[in-house]
Amino acid sequence: MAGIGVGLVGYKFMGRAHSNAYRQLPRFFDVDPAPRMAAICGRDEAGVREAANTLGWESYETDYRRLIERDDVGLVDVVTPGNTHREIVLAALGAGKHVICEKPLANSLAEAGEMLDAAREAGTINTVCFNYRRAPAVQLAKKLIDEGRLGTIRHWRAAYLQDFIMDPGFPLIWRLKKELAGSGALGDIGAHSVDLAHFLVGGISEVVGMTETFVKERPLEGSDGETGEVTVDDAAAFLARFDNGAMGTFEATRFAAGRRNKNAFEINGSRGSVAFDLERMNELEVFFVDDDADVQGFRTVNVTEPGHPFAGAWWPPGHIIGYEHTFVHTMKDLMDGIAAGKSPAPTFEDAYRCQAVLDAVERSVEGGGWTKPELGRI
Ligand code: SOE
Repeated sequence: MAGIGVGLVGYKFMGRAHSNAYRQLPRFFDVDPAPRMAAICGRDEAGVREAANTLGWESYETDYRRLIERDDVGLVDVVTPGNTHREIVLAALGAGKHVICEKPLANSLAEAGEMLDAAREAGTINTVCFNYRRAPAVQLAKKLIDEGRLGTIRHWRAAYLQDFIMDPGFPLIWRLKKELAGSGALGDIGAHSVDLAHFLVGGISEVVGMTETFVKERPLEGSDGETGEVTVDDAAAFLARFDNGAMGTFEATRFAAGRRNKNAFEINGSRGSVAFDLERMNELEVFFVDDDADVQGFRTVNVTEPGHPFAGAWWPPGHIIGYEHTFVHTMKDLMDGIAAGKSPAPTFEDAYRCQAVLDAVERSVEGGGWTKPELGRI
């Protein structure tokens, strides 16, 4: 198979999700080029060798520079912790490769700006894996908004709720260290809500926010009682004013007991509302003011009918799909973008906008008051 050789840097959680997507994509969608799983890369040779065998990669590398040099790699996929995105992405773009990078693009706005400049210079295809845009129910929300069926958008309300670090005994993993992760819930899961807000409602003109770190010391991984400081937020909340006059509220927390991965939003317009919850990913709650009085009320659309984007490639209506399919859909649009010579949204520019909002929230937390995202590079 010709296709395009993929080099994946990273092999843990996102490495598995992206590997599954590349393997499934050509089995369920017509794509040209098709992804060829050329090599997976990780610093621990035993770990990455096992990953290559388990996840279906032709080979493995232990140095991303070697991976990027390979002539059989045309697309570099970066799924490493945020502090390494910049160096790997800049090297891949400099080598003329197409690039997909996990979210958020960078650990700071300055880094995101460098990566955006390099992407523009390279002229190759670039995109960031904000995968939830490609849940069919989110695509339906976008369709309803674009067709004016919700009318003028007045409210965006997002809450991305997790609870995996509530135990104070949970160790000080990389996600809890600012120098590695950049931020905590704000940049990890709040970034998804910001991207979805940009996708569905539009640009954000100013924000005011707060963050909190509930557990400030945690056991060091592999230690016997030693602890270290948590240097990122456990939770963030912020208000936003959209360019189009809509009001936004955002919440991102890793301390919502019982909420495992509840990425939810509700949009209220002058003619109706929609509500989405990733934990019920195949459904979109819809309400239309023009419905007849005797059937007024929110109703549930099961977004598995073949007419919805991506849905027809899988199973008959009602046979639901899952989290992993959003990555397959992301790679489908990436392959189509490579074929067309057009970077699929969200591009590095879209991801820069997202980073600018995250940065503005952090400056608001520091300085207090309403703060505008810095969009100088757009
Ligand atoms: C951890 O919070 C995490 O894996 C995020 O990093 C992902 O982006 C999100 O989709 C699921 O939760």
